[in-house]
Amino acid sequence: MKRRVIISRKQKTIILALIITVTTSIIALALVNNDFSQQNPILYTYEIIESYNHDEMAFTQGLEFDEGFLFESTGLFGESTIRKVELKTGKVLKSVSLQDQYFGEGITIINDKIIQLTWISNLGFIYDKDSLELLSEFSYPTEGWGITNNGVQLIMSDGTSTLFFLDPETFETVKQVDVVDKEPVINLNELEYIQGKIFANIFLQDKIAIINPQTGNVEGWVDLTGINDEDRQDPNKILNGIAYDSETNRLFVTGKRWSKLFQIEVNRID
Ligand SMILES: [Ca+2]
Repeated sequence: MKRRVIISRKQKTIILALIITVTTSIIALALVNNDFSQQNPILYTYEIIESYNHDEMAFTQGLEFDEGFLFESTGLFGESTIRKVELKTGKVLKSVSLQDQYFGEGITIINDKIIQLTWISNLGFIYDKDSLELLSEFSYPTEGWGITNNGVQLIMSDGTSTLFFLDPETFETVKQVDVVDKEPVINLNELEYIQGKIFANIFLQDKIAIINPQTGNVEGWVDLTGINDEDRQDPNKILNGIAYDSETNRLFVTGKRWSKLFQIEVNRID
């Protein structure tokens, strides 16, 4: 005699819920495995918290905040410098000129030393942070654009979509990631490492990419349109320079030949 299996309405509901849960999980897993997992980047706008004077002759290529002072690298052949700047006044406290054949680019400070890149000379300089005395040099095979560090490694851009992670003692490349927002994001320029993410100026754009250092995925975009309208007539006067004071959580931005440097807050656009 056959026994009929009788399923109650409640049991049917439970089975249906189980089927839906399992199906959803399988779809989610498939999406992850197919690398569709990248979320759309979060969009941010900005609010100016404070404005400071900035040397409008400074062709800013690198910017960093360290122990109460700004450190800045400026570019162009025959005009490149490394300098220490007072935040409140914009006054240049110390400045050392590069030889005329070098075009200064990004800087970062690690172990009380300033690391400075040059654009197309495949040569970087190492300075004492306090005296700005040149201590030594190092070489690298790519162009030099921006540089920052995560406390352990240097992170460098070369104008492509690739970020290079370098050992700060040997300057060997230990890792590289390609920066992507659905397609490669090229022209990565001045960099800043902020709370586990890499902030990157994009050459010729009023936008900063927020990059996951592990995956290279752009997780956010900060739209800085209009922050410096007074200088927008000159294509050389572009946004370039991000610095972060980790002690007070202050974010600073400026640009090439800008007369102002801004402390900003970024706010999510909902
Ligand atoms: Ca920077």
